[in-house]
Amino acid sequence: MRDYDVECIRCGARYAKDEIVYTCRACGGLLDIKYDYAHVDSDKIVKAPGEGVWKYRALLPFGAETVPVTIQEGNTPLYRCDRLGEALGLRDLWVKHEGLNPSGSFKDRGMTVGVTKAVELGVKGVACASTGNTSASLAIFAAKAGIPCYVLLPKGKVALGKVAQAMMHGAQVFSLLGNFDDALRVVRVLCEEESLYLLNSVNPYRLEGQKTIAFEAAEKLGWQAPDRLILPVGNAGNISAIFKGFQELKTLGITDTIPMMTGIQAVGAKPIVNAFKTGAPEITPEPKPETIASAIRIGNPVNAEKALHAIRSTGGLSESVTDDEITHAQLELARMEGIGVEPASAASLAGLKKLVEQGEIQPDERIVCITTGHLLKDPERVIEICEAPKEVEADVAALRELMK
Ligand code: AN7
Repeated sequence: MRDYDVECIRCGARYAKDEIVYTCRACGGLLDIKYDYAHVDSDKIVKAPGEGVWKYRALLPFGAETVPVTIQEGNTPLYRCDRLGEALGLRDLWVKHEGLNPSGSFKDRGMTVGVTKAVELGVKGVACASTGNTSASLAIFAAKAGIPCYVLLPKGKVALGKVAQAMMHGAQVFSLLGNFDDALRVVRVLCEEESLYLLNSVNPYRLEGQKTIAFEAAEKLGWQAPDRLILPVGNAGNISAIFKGFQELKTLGITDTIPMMTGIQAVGAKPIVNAFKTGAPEITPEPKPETIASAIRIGNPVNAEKALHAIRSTGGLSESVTDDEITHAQLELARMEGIGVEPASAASLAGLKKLVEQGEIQPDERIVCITTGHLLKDPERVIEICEAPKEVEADVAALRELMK
């Protein structure tokens, strides 16, 4: 088995690999998986064969004997976006479209690792709270592994496509009378009491899978880190995971730099932005988070401590955007680059635009923007804002009359 430690980021307390624990029992701190980097061969990353998350298993917490629960997640495209870049006044803009994972979001990277760990632990079931994508992905991997899956969704606040996935793949779906933060609070207690394995991003194994976004982005850029990495932030797991991935590449001498980590939230749900801007050491939770980008409608991000460290230690930024700005960015991405994303994903582009206008981002920076989920997950708003299909007789003249 690969050597690693499960360690508290605050007090350094360590936990055994077969212990089910999500936050430090001594101080409540978040946990992290730590490897003995002196014994990781960088060639096993740089020259690894294959593609996707498991290509990087030299930096995953499993030995060679582990058979992963996989649906071929990862290996998403990194698009160079010159049209959009030009419109924004940027010379080197790239978009990594995580919506092209098998379930339609980046969550698959975390779930392949998390559910593989669940199988290794021999748990009787897996569970999560979710704004949608986590539940869809967990349902799929649990189905693949053949283990029971329980998901708690905030009632009326989850996009239809995501609920359909969770239901279709056989999860027991609960519509919770409360918001995401309420659902996470409840499921955390449930998992303790019922010995179910919690697969929200407070689980450090999830983040191990998600850090491979950094590996793939660097690899496609010729093993170089971009100057800036920009992404939407909800529960703040992904920004923490990607930061960790870049840190590891630097530790191993594969890359020289770490990108300025830049996290975007919606104005109605921006506790990380607030803490960043005021310099507060901790976030103040938002009791009533609200945004059209339901995926990031989260008021009390569980990974805030890791995320603030990622942003602050890299000279990064954090900004918030309105629902209208999100929708506009979603349209631009769709129509200028052919990239279809859900609203939360477009927040990253909207934030980028705002930060360029504010002069916070320089035109010649190499920027990788992560679009986290697919357009088809959440098309409701699209149908509202786009021109409706025009009804037409089955007749060429009638059709020509209506064409612009
Ligand atoms: C498309 O599914 O939290 O900051 O329960 O679905 O790592 O939480 C989704 C989050 C961004 C934010 N974009 O990522 C859930 C959930 C999309 C998302 C985020 C989510 P984190």
